[in-house]
Amino acid sequence: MKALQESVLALSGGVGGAKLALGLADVLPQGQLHVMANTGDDFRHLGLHISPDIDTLLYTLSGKANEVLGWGLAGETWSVMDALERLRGDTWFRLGDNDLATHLWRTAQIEEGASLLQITDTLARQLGIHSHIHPMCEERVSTIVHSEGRNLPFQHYFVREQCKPAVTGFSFEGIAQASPNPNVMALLADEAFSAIVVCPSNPFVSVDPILQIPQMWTTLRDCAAPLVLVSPIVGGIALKGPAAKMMSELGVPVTALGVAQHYCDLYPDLLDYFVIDESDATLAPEIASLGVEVAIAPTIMNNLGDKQRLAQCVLGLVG
Ligand code: FO1
Repeated sequence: MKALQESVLALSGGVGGAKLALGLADVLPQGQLHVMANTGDDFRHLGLHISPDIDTLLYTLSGKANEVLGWGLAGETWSVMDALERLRGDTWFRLGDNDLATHLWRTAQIEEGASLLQITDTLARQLGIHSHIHPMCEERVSTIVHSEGRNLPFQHYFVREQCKPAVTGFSFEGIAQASPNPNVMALLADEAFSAIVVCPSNPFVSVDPILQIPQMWTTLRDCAAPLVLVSPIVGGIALKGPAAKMMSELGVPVTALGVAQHYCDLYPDLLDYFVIDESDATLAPEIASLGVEVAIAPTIMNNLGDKQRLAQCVLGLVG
């Protein structure tokens, strides 16, 4: 494939997003991939600032991710968690011994006044990553899951209660005071990107927190680079995580069409291309009637080849 002269911006959260981000990093020339990461999952725990979606990207793009767990580091040990358990401490959120170094280092940097943008860039360099990883914003934004009269901090919903509560909605605390990552905004203003790729992440808790930062989605809509979104729902299921369960609880059809409808309703004219799996090809005409170009590709990523192939398909759409 001819090398794209400019760079590509990907939006990513969770495991599904990181898989395509890795595929994009592999097929693009070094340093031409920029990934804007959701930070709505971030939270303070045991006195540490934890940024799960940034760390999933850091570990995935450096080849160190724990592919069994879908988070944290491969080959991890759990001595600190075991010792904390003996102290009757909070161990519901599993922090491996090596992963803890990331949280200790990040928290110390924050206490010394470093920004999340700087910290993330330093971590990427220290891990030998050539792609650029950008937190969606500097400000604290916290995803809250609304369920049966309760407002659950995201990690309490996702980990402590194992996504069991039925969701009625979401809110993003602090988002009104947030501004899009200025480094990404500057690159968008310079028309530095040849494509914008929304990875197959959870629409509600991985992509919406990014797009709903004031000025974010309209800036993405108005820039020249076409935007390609890959459906996280394939054949009526979410390949990883609670997206399908959330959709059914919210009364959204658990289909690629339901996903397309979500984005077209909330962000009119944002999508240029919508990529669906071959198994959902019959939905193409209905999705096209929403005003987006539909592309059909193998979107299930089980190995590195799948990730690279999907990345090639996505970038092929924008030439
Ligand atoms: N997810 C879990 O289901 N259980 C855990 O114990 C857990 C620990 C954890 C530690 C560090 C980290 O960066 C992520 C961790 N995750 C865990 C995943 C985390 O909940 C993410 O928010 C999800 O991957 C969704 O993006």
